[in-house]
Amino acid sequence: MSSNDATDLILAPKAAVVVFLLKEKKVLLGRRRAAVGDSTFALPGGNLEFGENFEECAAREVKEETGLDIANIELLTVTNNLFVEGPKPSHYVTIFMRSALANPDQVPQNIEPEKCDGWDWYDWDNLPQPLFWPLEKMVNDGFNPFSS
Ligand code: IPR
Ligand code: MG
Repeated sequence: MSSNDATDLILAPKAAVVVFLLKEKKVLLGRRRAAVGDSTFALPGGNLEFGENFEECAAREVKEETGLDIANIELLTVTNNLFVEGPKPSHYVTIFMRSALANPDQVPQNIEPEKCDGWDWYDWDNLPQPLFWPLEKMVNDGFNPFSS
């Protein structure tokens, strides 16, 4: 199959790291402001950068988006997500991590208001709607970050 370089760059699968940041029975979610998954509730996280390991990416993305420092970062699972809606289709291998707050007294801040309406803690048994569809699919499939 032949293609040009620009097409390859746009369509190449990318890797993202997202974080189940857990506190008691709650998880941190924010409503996205983005071309992909706009207005849906999602985990903090984002694109894996060159040379990063998953734990480094998790800590950087959570800090950049929420101001929080995290600890006990561990790998949970991986999903393969194709986003075909909208003008720019994308394909992400999404790496799901779990972590706790480094200091339980920390309060999330909305550091990137152009990307998120704000962060809050939600009971796992009473999640907000609508969830970002990759997360919604995991929930519907019975995934539980507390018991994984
Ligand atoms: P950034 O890096 O802007 O935080 O990316 P994101 O939150 O849009 O995450 C990209 C991967 C998603 C779409 C699975
Ligand atoms: Mg993000």
